[in-house]
Amino acid sequence: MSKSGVFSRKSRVCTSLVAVVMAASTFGFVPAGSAATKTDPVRILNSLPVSGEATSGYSRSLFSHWSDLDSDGCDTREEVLIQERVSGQVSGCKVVNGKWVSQFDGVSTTNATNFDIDHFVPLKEAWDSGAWRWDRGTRQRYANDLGYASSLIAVSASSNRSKGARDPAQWLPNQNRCRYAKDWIGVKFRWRLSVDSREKKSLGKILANCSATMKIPPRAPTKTATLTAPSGVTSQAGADPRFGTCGAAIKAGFGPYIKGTDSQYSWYIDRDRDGVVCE
Ligand SMILES: [Ca+2]
Ligand SMILES: [Ca+2]
Repeated sequence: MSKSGVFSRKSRVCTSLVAVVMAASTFGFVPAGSAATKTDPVRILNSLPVSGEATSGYSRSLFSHWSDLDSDGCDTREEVLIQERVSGQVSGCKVVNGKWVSQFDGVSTTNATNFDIDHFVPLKEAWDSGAWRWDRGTRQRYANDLGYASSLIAVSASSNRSKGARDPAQWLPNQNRCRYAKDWIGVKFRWRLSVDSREKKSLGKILANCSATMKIPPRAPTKTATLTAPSGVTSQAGADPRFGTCGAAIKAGFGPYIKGTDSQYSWYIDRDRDGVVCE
């Protein structure tokens, strides 16, 4: 780091501290236990970068699935069916006498082959809204994400096919729309994906009529492989370019940053030591 870099970092740290105090009092972020875990979903929505989306480059084969990333012998589809069952016993990687209910349309089945495993934020939507910059390993982890319950769900094949690759400005389920909107922004937040302006508007409209609380999703580590944006991308946002203050970062739509998961956490001062900065 250059001398001037050290100097300007110092001044940023000082102002960041002030901003954290201001942000904490402005938004009344309440820490639960050692770390704040809940927030207003509108804050999560507003933290997502807004950008036009990629219009080229996507191919399903770029997202390897269903894999067995934890090497327990069961692939991701089998693991989701195990997690999502409402009844049934697990035998090896299979569910015996299982039953599943599709959150999109309420359809239930006792035959798992009737259900699809839905990438909640579809692979193409993920690509278009930021996954284009990821390396192969990150894309594979995204396509097989078992680290956040909303990332992959078992739903009726017909509802999954009706949804296709569409976002909430283009498709919504007939029921559970609050849950849908929260899960959608949860996955986008977890993976640092952007929203386009129509999508954001649609989500804001739904969330205005929902309970104003949701768990802050755990961030997934992402690795960038390219910065050459495909056509259609209008903003390179997605990673905090390091603001002088938390206030500036929040204003630009970034944060909150969580200790242990966001590298940006170390850039700012966690004065109240709740494990979250720029909240
Ligand atoms: Ca596995
Ligand atoms: Ca979109």
